[in-house]
Amino acid sequence: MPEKPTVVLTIAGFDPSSGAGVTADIKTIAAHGCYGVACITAMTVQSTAGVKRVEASDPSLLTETLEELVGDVDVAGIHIGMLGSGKVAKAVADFLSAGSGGRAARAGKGRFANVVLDPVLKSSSGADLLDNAGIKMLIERLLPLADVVTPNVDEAAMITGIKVKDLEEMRAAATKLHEMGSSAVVITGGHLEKAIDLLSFQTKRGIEQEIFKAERQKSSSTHGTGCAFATAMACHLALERGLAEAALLAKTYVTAAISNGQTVGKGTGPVNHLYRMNQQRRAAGSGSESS
Ligand code: PXL
Repeated sequence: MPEKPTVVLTIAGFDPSSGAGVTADIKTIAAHGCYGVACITAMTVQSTAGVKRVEASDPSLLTETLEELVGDVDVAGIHIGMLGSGKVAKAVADFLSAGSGGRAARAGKGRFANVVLDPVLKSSSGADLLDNAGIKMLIERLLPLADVVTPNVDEAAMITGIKVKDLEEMRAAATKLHEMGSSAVVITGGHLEKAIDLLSFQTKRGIEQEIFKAERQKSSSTHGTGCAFATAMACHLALERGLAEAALLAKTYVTAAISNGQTVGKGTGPVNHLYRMNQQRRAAGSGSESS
């Protein structure tokens, strides 16, 4: 019998330049040795120069696609990225909370385990990737359904209404996100002077917080960092790693994907999701296979 892979589902937008969105996520999922399946929330017209247009999908298309997929394959982890509209966000929330008795029905959560919510609000070029109804739906329905939410500092500020410019403000925003219903939070601070990520989670003893630091990298190949981080987290959780290990490994992956970035297009290039393939090729070329 062939081996059964760990399946990770990404629910996200389509970026034709493949730096972000579902096509990028499938690369991240493959880089983690998992099998990726996808459902498209929105089409975007964009290149490395930025987002020109956003068209959200028909929400019934999402509902039908998602039910068809999970009726067929065992999904071990879910990444939720760009949602595009309030109607799509509602379809995703309804899907996650529908019925019970799925693979991992647990008290207070939806039908699936290892749900990572990346609250994508704007592109780095400033285009709105979610409307106001979608932001409301994300806060009211999706935050409490996700196992981990992974905002960057700007998204954390927009969702909580707290200014987030340093570590203390990151801690305060994470605490507010818990009050809003998140069980675990990673605020990614790659935009800060030191690239600090803050992991915050609730335990019986109260809120625990851990920080992960990396040197900020000077790179023009940074398109897709948020999607890559959140999707890598979904893979590690699906592979049954704990929260802190998943966050650390996801940060290490994104740091390496940035430093191995690719010069594609005239604008902000994509991170190199599949940099490990070059390392394998180099190892094979160095004669390690024939020795
Ligand atoms: O990086 C956020 C993002 C996520 N998903 C899609 C995008 C973008 C940014 O442009 O296009 C599809």
